[in-house]
Amino acid sequence: MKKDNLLYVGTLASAILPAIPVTAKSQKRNMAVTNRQEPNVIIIFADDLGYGDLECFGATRVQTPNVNALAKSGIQFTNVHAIAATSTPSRYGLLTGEYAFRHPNTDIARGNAGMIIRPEQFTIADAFKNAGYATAAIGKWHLGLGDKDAEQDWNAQLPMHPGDIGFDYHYIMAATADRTPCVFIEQGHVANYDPSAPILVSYEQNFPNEPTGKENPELLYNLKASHGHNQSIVNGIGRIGYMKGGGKALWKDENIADSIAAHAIGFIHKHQQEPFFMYLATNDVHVPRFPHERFRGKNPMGFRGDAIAQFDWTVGKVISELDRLGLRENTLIILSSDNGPVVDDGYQDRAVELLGNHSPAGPYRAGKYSTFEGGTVVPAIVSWPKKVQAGQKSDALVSQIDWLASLSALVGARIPKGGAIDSQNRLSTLLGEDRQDRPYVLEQAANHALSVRTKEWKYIPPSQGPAIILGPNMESGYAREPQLYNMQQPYEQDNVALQNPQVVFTLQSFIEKERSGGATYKSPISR
Ligand code: NG6
Ligand code: CA
Repeated sequence: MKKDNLLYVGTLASAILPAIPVTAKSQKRNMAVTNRQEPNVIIIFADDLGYGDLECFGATRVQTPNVNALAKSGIQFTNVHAIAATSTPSRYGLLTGEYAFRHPNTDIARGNAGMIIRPEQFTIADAFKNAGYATAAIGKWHLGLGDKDAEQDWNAQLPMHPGDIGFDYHYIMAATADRTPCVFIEQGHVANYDPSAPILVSYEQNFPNEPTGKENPELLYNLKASHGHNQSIVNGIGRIGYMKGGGKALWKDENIADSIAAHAIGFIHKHQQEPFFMYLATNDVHVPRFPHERFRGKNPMGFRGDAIAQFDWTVGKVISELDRLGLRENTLIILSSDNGPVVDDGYQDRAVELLGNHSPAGPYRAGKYSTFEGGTVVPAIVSWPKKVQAGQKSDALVSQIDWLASLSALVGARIPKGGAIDSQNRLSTLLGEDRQDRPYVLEQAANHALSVRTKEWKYIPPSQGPAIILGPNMESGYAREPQLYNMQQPYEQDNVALQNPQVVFTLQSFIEKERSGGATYKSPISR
């Protein structure tokens, strides 16, 4: 893969991002961008951001002015579903247009998982690349790196990375901020690599004489764990997984949002003259929540609220750069989240104590991991000033699984036979030209239970597991009996399975067919 250094950005982002000079000449040149047909496309994909976490979706204890303005400039969607209630399967589905249950090893990935999406698979990045776009993945990855599990040499160029599945440029965290290795990967190798501190990673055992959260809690000066997160310590925070070394390449959690924003802006600047696609996956608001001091301690909800404010800041940074370069008009921005919200996800950040009347999942039940709607209902906004009418709301039932085929249609990319088999072109709904519901959406919970949601019904098949997921203290929705809810009530309260055996039977058979046979795209229940 060709090296694509963003020299003008620098590898260490500062609180104030470097201003990249913009001349009248380049602004004029960019008029050509406004006049061309195909838009730039940016998917801003938040982590664990709930339906109720944004001001424009009803939050009152946190201010999100940039996201609010984005919503006003386009369409606010109120019934969009992530593909799964956790990150890896959700992102797998978004990027490949194939449900994670069709592919092995798509559970929450370790930081040393091998690359889950294989080079021969068709991805959303391939679609854009084939259409002549410059493509980038920036931020959280969590889909594995290298050709094999646990055998990466983090001190050398990785043999397999997002460059092999259609992304020209990447600047990513291998997994999550709470998993080792705690370094950014840029173009297949550790960014800011420090040869004096070779990197070793293991999810099996610690390295001799390396402290852990379990044995050396006194070293946890930034955040202590509430559950798990007691293996290697990096930046005074316990992680999942062990690592040694890293030196100057190790991230500081308080700078992650700045680094991600700086590289996103750098990519936009570099490709301002050609169509570009950017998958911008923020670390916010995933744990460990340890935002920059510009945000830390400012919100009454504590670090979780601060992380939401920091997410909003990232959105603002990207938009103002587009504005500055004269690119905003013809840039399609899709903002959403990978799964529902969680309050205590393993660190003592006081998120539970300070929550007050804030409802992270809005009117929906439960959140991340769960089979209930809170697991997968996510906020979503689409804005494209040149084409999409401002000030719209859409309650159309939407699944993120369709974004690949819809965006491929937008840019005229052909999906090869056998690619993106679960993704349907629903571009007109995405652009607010209609309010057509998807006939159904499938929702995968952490225990692999696969629920089906239509506009009217939500069916949760029987599954194994505890009713409450300890740690996050989350209602799992797992139950040994079938559950059927009438979705006129957003909060799944009254199980009406017994009163509607025919509906239960139909939806149960429907799920089995989808699992084994492939997508039907037909309404499971004829009215
Ligand atoms: C869980 C982690 C949680 C989070 C999650 C993945 C513990 C106790 N909990 O196993 O903190 O990392 O995995 O989140 O380790 S996701 O949004 O990336 O799917
Ligand atoms: Ca997530």
